Amino acid sequence: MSSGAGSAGSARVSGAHAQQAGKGPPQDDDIVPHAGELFRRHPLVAGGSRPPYTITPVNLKAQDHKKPEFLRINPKGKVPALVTERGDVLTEFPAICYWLANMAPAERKLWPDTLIEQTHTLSTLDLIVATLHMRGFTLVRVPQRFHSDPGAQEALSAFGRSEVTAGLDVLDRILGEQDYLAGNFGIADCAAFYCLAWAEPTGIALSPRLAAYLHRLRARPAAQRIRASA
Ligand SMILES: N[C@@H](CCC(=O)N[C@@H](CS)C(=O)NCC(=O)O)C(=O)O
Repeated sequence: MSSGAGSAGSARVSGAHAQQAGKGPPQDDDIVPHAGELFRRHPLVAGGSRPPYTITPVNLKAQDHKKPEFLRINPKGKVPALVTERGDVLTEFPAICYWLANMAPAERKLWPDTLIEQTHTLSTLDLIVATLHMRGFTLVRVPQRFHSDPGAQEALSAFGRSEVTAGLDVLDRILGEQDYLAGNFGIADCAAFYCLAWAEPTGIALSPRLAAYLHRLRARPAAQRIRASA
């Protein structure tokens, strides 16, 4: 598996640890943390006609993320990570997205203006990353990482599946009849983009609204570019 790192206006991202390249902030409307293919290419951010980040693949299967060269960047041994132009290492998906959204031109409104909207965005991001991903899909997809006993793995997987099902139900309600989770496209949608992609391969059904929403996300230009370059 690989994940990527990229660089934008002034950072480097890979597997992503990313490095911002010094050409200015993301210009496109899409910050697509592409964790759906987190394990394949992991372009954390897909920019516009001029991608702001250079993605550096990190091969998780080959344990590249545990090797000294990566651990020097991110001692957590996890992807994604993003290195800014001045050398700050940013880790954790929500934090990286927050930084990227605030690097983007304000008119893009990737980060909402009001405190209450910002708080809702953080809450939705946490639902997706901390619950759906880490407590849910991780256990469904790789229970063997937590226990060697097949029976225990089955129990872990079943628990993960119930967490995903419950989390998706909440996400469906947050989305409601809107096009995107906060109305306009924003960073919570970036998390949903990668996380919802795990539903089909794990045999978990999306509600009609969430299925249409994922389709909408996949139709966005940055998502199309990722697909084309995968
Ligand atoms: N909470 C972290 C999760 C990062 C994470 O778990 N990344 C996985 C890939 S999806 C990873 O690096 N796994 C390698 C490992 O845990 O050894 C985030 O939001 O960025």
